[in-house]
Amino acid sequence: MEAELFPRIRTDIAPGAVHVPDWLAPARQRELLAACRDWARPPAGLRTVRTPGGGTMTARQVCLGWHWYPYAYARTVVDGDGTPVKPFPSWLGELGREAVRDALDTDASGYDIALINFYDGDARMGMHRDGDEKSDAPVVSLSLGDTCVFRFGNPETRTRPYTDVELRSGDLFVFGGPSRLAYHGVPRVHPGTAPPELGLTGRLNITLRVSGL
Ligand SMILES: O=C(O)CCC(=O)C(=O)O
Repeated sequence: MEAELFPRIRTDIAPGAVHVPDWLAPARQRELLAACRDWARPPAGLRTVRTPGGGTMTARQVCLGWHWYPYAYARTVVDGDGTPVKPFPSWLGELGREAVRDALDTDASGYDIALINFYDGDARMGMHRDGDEKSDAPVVSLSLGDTCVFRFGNPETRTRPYTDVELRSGDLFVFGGPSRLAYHGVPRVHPGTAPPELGLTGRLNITLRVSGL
């Protein structure tokens, strides 16, 4: 383990938004990575997301439970191969509940969506809000692989005030309550920083959400 001058500790980033470093043990990270590799395979596998303005998102994505496309949910990959979205496994819902309990000390249930984003070294994600769900349950975010800068802002504007948080492999970030609709994004990924024993080149982020649909 790397020696740190300042130990990484659970930190409240904003009201209802908490960063919990090293929440996933290395063995759990490996299991989650193996599952992500399965989910990324076609049909309904990893795809490039096209935005209505004609752009493309640089992080590639696969969904479970409900398929997200800009800016709604569907049961099939309407902007891809047209096949049914892969099922959302119950164990992932349990992981979501456990995460909310640990981070916010509250109960949340009904997790039925996973959005899995894969970032290579050049990928980014612009400031946005997770606003297409009909539930105010907290969003659970799990990171694997390369370290990134995660920018967590406020519900009103894409700009300051925001806090830049370093998310590393195994970190948990939960945002709910007054921060549920806060703008957030990933301005930078640091290539080559994944733990070598994980065997991942790049970064994966898994967000768990309650659709309310
Ligand atoms: O990759 C991340 O850490 C953030 C992902 C994200 O913002 C999203 O899926 O909406």
